[in-house]
Amino acid sequence: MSKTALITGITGQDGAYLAEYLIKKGYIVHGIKRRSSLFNTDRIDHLYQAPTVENRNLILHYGDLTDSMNLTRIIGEVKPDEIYNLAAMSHVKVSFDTPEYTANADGLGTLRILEAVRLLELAKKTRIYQASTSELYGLVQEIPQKETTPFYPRSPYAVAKLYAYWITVNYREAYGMHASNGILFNHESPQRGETFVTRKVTRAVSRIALGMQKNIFLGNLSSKRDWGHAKDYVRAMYLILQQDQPDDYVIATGVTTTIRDFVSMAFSEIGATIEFRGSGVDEKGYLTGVERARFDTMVGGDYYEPFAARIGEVVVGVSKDYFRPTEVELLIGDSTKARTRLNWTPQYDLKGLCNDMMVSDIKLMKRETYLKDGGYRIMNYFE
Ligand code: NAP
Ligand code: G4F
Repeated sequence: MSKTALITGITGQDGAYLAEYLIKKGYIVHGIKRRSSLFNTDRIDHLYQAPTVENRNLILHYGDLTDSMNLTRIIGEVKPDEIYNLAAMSHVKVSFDTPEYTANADGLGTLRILEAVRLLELAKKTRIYQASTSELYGLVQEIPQKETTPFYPRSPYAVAKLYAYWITVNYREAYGMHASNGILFNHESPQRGETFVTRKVTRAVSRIALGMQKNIFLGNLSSKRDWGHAKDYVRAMYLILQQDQPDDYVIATGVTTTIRDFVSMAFSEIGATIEFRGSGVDEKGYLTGVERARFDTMVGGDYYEPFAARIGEVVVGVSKDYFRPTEVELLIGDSTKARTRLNWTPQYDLKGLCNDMMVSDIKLMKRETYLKDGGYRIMNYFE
């Protein structure tokens, strides 16, 4: 008998990778997606099966974490063996602009799922994974951060996720539910949302290499993140729900890197070197050189001359618009518990991750045509 999983947030980065992973394992996957005025299923289009297909292994339901009745109905109909609650307003900076909505979706949304499982008397059948986050550590109280490190959230997003973390623990203890938190450190991929810093950088560096954009503006270049690959991290989610006992696990690489160094890594993928000068909002990144062979391999010989002509120019700037009211300066995780108990080890290091993202974005950006009025549009995207 195939197992049945319900994924909230299936249209997001992690939801898409997890759906693919579970389908390959023989699961029947149900996903909750929000209604949108445009298609928002790009990341799962390769998995999509129309309702007319018999014996589908991917079934989508319209729903929203802010709608209890909808969630209760879907969970009651699907009766899943496993729920992966990945849906969230997941952008830390945006959470300062939409704090109430973030609390509702990210905090109360988790409660709605737990309570639906309890009221539907599925507590003994359905295992629940809650997408907790290293943002809980915020103003870090210990380096590196592990399961026992005290939390100190620094954004409306992190405070909402703090509620979600503890309500998951509480339902586990109060009702004996198999409910677990994965405390995942930042994880990225070619499918990462375009406004998170790594993807913003790999897209921009690709566009700069292709002559489609002059420079990129970022915020705090000095904060440090422990970045892994989303493909490795969805494997950890699955492993957490296969354990006999529910528990909470840190998932991290144990390596931390500044935003500034990630920018340099992305440029080095195309053979370019960058030198940062100045400080604070006056800091700038200058293009100082480019290795032709590497550039030609990664980007293409046709683009070399115009790019090399820019040596000495500014390609990275800083704008106060991208700073947060309160910042999380340093994240570095200790995932010993997951490595020993789940036998989880990441396959990608940061260089491999950065390469994967750059190769993908160069290919994607080559499909875009620059319009002289300053905008761009996607051409022949589906060709
Ligand atoms: P993501 O790409 O932003 O995806 C978020 C998903 O949630 C999307 O499918 C989104 O739908 C959906 N969603 C947002 N609000 C919703 C609502 N009210 N009702 C139903 N669905 C809603 O995020 P991700 O990177 O895959 O992260 C997955 C989860 O892990 C999130 O909970 C995030 O907070 C958490 N997390 C992420 C990281 C990381 O580094 N990626 C680390 C730790 C924890 P649309 O497509 O319609 O927007
Ligand atoms: O890429 P970010 O926006 O990710 P952040 O804030 O760490 O949050 C992500 O990881 C969390 C796990 O720790 C998840 F829970 C959360 O859902 C999300 O996936 O920013 C990373 C760092 C920050 O310090 C930010 O200030 O990059 C800095 N940064 C500098 N310039 C920037 C920029 N971030 C963004 N998004 N855009 C910039 O221009």
